[in-house]
Amino acid sequence: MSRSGSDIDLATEVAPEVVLLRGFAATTAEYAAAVDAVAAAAPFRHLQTPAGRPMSAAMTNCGTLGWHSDAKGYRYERNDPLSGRPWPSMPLIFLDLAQRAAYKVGYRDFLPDACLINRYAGKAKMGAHRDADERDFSQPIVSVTLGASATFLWYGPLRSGPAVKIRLEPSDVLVWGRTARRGYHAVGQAEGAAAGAVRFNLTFRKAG
Ligand code: MD3
Ligand code: FE
Repeated sequence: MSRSGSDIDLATEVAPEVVLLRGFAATTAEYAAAVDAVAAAAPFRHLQTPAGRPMSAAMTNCGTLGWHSDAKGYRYERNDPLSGRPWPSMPLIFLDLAQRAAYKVGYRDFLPDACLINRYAGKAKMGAHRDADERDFSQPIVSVTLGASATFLWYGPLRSGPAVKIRLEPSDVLVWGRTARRGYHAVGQAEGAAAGAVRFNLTFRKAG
């Protein structure tokens, strides 16, 4: 793990145990190129919910485990169900970014084995849900926004009730864990999506 002098030193706790690192992923072109390389081996696809509806965000994964959804439910898979091959390995610049972000927030040995990549184009968004398919809830989740901005909604322990709204801009990183690890959250459409803007989100987890 390296620490670079370019880290912008701005950490804001937007809700208890939800920390926003504005501009932390500064070299977005390198991350975008790595997303393209992952997608060349494991293309973006619209997964089916267990109820049989296509998700509006397209997804792919890198790392030893990849998140998947179909009629059998939500789960992590070692192989890409589309190809039967292992997911592309996690690019080192991704691992380094996730570990530096987690370290900054006090998680000293975050070792993500899964990176879910979401792509939001057109009307794609994500409704309120919580991430509950991982095994180790002592580990944080690190999320990175690339491309277009979007509004992130933080509900906390209850799906209902008022949400904290956070505008996530490209290169913003969110780290949440501990009491926030099981909180409900949602994300709106990419800003400028009607004009073709696309948002990518990297979500790093210790899933296995
Ligand atoms: C807070 N992704 O992939 S990232 C997801 O923008 C997901 O693609 C959204 O929610 C996106 O599951 C939001 C921020 C995020 C992700 C997971 C969380 C915040 C979270 C889990 C617990 C608490
Ligand atoms: Fe989520």
